[in-house]
Amino acid sequence: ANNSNFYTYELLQSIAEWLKKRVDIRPTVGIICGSGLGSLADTLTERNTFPYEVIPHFPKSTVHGHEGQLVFGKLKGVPVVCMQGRFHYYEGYPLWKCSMPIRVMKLIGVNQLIVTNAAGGLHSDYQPGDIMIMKDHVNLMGFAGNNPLQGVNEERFGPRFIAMNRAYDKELRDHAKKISKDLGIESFVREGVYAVLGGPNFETIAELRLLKTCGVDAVGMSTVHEVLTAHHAGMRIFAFSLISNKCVTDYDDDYEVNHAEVIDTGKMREPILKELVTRMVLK
Ligand code: R1P
Repeated sequence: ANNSNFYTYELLQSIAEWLKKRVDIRPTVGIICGSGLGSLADTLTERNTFPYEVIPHFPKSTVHGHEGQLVFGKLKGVPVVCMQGRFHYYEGYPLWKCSMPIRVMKLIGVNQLIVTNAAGGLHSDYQPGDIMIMKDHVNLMGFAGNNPLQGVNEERFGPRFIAMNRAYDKELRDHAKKISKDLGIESFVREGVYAVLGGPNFETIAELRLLKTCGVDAVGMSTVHEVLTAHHAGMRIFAFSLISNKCVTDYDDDYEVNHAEVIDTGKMREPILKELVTRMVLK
């Protein structure tokens, strides 16, 4: 059964009101921190932090490298709200539950979302530490009929059917490329297509070979449900993957990808990612 209507518009509104009563600032920009990228939220000043377990009706974060709190604050003077830790399907939550914070953000006044994730690099040129601006995605879970927008449509957020060709805002992508040039990091900034799998296991060699043939550049287990929910609600979206490891597509390669490496790559790129996100927010 689909229980997406558990989070009625009114219930989500009551959560947004609960938060608004406790915070003075009214952010229009939301940021989601991927695995190992939680420290993006540490840059904020005038912070107001809410562990997910204290917010009414919020799911709990269960993955290492995901703090599990909502952080309000200012980034160089601009009010923002950060999800320091996100929800993944493999944690046992349905997708509509994983992406409910996006609707809460929308009701708080957020109209622009910056989504980050750690992903495996499938494109042969990609190296760990590369930043891939997302220009599109392949929603493998959606192929199989799993989508956060399932259930009775809530028109107050958006229409039943949504076009996806402009989901990853071109102007924001171009701006990110310009920032990369200014920062002198364009040699490791890419633009590509992300595919989402349900996880929690990393992909098999056969799965990766299949995806590579289909034009996929990076793979992960998040982001797409958030982008769908945000795009449905009319938010402008900028998303990027930090390439945390190379995908193994060769049966003679004994290297095994692991979550610790994923988190370490995030730490290594911390300063530059903070700078990129800050400049995107200041736009
Ligand atoms: C695997 O190491 C984890 O890192 C990525 C994958 O999706 C998976 O959860 O996390 P984020 O997508 O949350 O950055």
